[in-house]
Amino acid sequence: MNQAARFGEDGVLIVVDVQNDFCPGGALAVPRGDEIIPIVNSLAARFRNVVLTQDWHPRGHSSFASSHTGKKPFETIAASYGPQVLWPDHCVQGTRGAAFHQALDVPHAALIVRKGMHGAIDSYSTFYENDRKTPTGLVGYLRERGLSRIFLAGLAFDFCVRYSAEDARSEGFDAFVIEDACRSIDLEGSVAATRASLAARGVPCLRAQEFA
Ligand code: VGL
Ligand code: ZN
Repeated sequence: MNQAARFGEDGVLIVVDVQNDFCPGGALAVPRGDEIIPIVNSLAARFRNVVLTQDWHPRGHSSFASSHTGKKPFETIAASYGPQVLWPDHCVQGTRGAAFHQALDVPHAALIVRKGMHGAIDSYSTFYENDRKTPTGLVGYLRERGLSRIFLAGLAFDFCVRYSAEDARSEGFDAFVIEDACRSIDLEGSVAATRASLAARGVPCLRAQEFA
């Protein structure tokens, strides 16, 4: 059976962080991030169940380089919970940069999960924050809705999509990444590390055309 035929009542598309700040012109622009939007729109139309995620930081968030004297964006620091890359200020709650890109067109999305809202903890995964134990509540939502096959698309492949897929597997869900519906930041080998990690955890990378 074709992998793409595997979604249905128990399949859910999770659209990760298609926000202005991650698109060209944004504060933490993912190269060519906006190219995925038409792909995501047509993919989403094929899913009955869609969840959107939104990076949603308070001002002065601990993942911002500007919150650490003498630190620059893309340096790594030791946070209490482990290594943490420092980012330019991005996706500040209620700002235009944090809004979904205006071309994103997924009116039937049932849930928006906001993450990175705790000042002292960053969150790449849409399930658990970077301390690996603070939950967003998404596991409970998916279980209660009977959604067990998780398809991921969005920004960025090598951060939020990667960690969301990994946590989905740890929670016992089936997980699939639709790779051409993602774009990467690509920081110090992060794309290669993501591919290896997804393969090791049994997360197939699919192409959007498999869903046509
Ligand atoms: C993300 C870095 C910082 C992402 C979010 O959505 O991949 N990356 N915040
Ligand atoms: Zn962020």
